[in-house]
Amino acid sequence: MSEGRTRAPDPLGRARTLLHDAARVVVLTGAGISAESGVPTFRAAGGLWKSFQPEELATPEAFARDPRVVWEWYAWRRELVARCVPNEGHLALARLALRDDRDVLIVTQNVDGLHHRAAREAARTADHRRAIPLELHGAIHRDRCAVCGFKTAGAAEVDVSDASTLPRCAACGGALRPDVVWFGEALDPETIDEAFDAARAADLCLVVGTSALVHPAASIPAATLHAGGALVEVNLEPTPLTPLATVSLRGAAGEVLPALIG
Ligand code: BV8
Ligand code: ZN
Repeated sequence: MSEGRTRAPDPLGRARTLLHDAARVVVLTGAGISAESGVPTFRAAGGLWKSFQPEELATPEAFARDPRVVWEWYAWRRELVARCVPNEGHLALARLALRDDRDVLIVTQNVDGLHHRAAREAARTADHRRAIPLELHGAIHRDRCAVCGFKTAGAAEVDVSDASTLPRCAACGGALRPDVVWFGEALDPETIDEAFDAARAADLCLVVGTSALVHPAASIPAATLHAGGALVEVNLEPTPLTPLATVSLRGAAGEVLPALIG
């Protein structure tokens, strides 16, 4: 008589067990977690880079060469992001971070601010700070002076009709730019150190919606693996992290994360 063979738990079941057993969790998100909110991703079909090249727009050289074109792209993206709302994937991650049964750090490559909005929405009247992410690449709705570094709290009205109408710094009159990290620019050292320290100390790194092509962000999950932790990936398609993942869940963040987190 064949033993009652216990079936290997399905990937979602295995991922739920890994999450349940983890005392310290680092979450790394990319553009894919905002896709269901209507924010275009970078490299997927119809993504932002399809109609533009990163070198043309998301570099200090592009800004020095033609700040008007760079501002035109960011002003368009700001408008678009302002009309988007956090989706069930953002909210599930915020719920996970707000629970007090484990340490959770959300680290995002995204500049759209949707994790912040999800933190406030999920926390309601409670303290939402535990669900505020580390923003590795800055924030699209903040400006920074390209000359003196002065940062604005919000986004200036941007008149892209002429180079002379672009926003200027109130402190020194220098050119304002979006407060994001462009290609070839260093990430904030404290931010990236905090992310890697947390990844090395984590029992689990949960990676959601990133093509894992942009460094140093894409190296964060490996820090957890090298320190003996587990890696769970949530993505619509395979990525360079898939072969390294303890469990790889194929699906949309807005569906998989509520099922994984509850
Ligand atoms: C630096 C802010 C050094 C601006 C961004 C060769 C090898 C290694 C590295 C390099 C190299 N050559 C150059 C580099 C360095 C470079 C780099 O990594 N280049 C890559 C392209 C090879 N990195 C840098 O330049 C970084 N700086 O290295 O500095 C230094 C040190 C000292 C002094 C001076 C310099 C800076 C990188 C930051 C660039 N800024 N954004 C802006 O947004 O406008 S990067 C940009 O890409 C976004 O931040 C984005 O988050 C990030 C990564 O993209 P993803 O988030 O992964 O998005 P993508 O579309 O690619 O993928 C989406 C995924 O989601 C897909 O897999 C898709 O299947 C999935 N998906 C879609 N829908 C869903 C989904 N998944 C689940 N559910 C869904 N519904
Ligand atoms: Zn200034």
